[in-house]
Amino acid sequence: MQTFFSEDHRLHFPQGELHGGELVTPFERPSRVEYVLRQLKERGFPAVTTPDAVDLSIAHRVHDAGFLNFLETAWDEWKAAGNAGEIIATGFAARRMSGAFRPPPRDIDGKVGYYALAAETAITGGTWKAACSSLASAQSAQRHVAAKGGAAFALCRPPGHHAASDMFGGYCFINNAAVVAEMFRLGGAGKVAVLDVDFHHGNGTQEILYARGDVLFASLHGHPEDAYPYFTGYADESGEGEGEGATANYPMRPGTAYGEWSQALDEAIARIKAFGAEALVVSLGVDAYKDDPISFFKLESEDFRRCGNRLAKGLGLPTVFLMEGGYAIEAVGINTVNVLEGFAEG
Ligand code: SP5
Ligand code: ZN
Repeated sequence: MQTFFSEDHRLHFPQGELHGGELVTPFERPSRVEYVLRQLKERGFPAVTTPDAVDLSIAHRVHDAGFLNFLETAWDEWKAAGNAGEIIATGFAARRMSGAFRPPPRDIDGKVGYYALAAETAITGGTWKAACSSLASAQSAQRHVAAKGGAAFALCRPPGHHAASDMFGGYCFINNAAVVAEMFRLGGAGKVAVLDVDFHHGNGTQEILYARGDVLFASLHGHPEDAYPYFTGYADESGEGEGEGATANYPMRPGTAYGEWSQALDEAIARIKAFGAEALVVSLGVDAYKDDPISFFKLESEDFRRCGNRLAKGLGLPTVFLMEGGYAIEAVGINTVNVLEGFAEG
């Protein structure tokens, strides 16, 4: 299986994440990918391919233009306003403040709050370029699969599944999964499925696809009563309009191990089959792992191999794997490549 990867991910490395009231080194850090690269190499996967240039026209089909412009220009505006540190949102459009109905403020602090969904994710001078390089890897993986069939892996960093049409957060800026699904549709696939196995609910992907009947979104995640991003991912969120029935959420409680998790996986696979998807996008976070520092599922490393195997055996679709979360950094490589190997063996 081919891997697409850009060294430009390094341009995004905030020094601080607001966690437990402290600024700590972000969980989502550049060294995560080193562990994945090492495992790919040790297990004989082909050398990684540097992606082609990003095609932002597709990003504009799933994101708001003002939002993308904000991501591109925020750092310069922030510095010009005299700020010394990294960009961290502080003033949000909270409940009863008509957030959705007011325009983005002119002031940079206001803009940051307007476009942010959480405060843990800082923007730095290199963030936009890194997010574009992450998308470029996703896009090259999609083109590879569209041309040759089979599967490909995009080692994306920063991740994408929390990024909504006009919000960043949860370490995400551009929604790679939504863009790749859109590319499959533009390439002629009648129906596409996005399966999100990251521990966290893929709120951004869900929001972007919610009213669409041509792309199924299925997500396995920590229950929103217990886990970030808290306000989406309930089982009764099933889509709207033409998209009614094309969203499937499987929230699970603290301590969930592979037995229960894999039942949800099987249900999601059955839904994708019944839907008639012709291509599959996997939001591949490995933070369902038992030792993940910010998550609460109990998957073992070998369970990730089983997961990949089930996806291949149960669906056998042209598949693009996109790296999302996973923060037990020494295990991130093992678990991620276990999914890919399990898929290849399936
Ligand atoms: C892509 C991805 O996995 N993003 C995750 C973003 C999580 N951000 C904030 C997490 C706050 C977690 N609080 C955990 C408390 C553990 N005791
Ligand atoms: Zn996650």
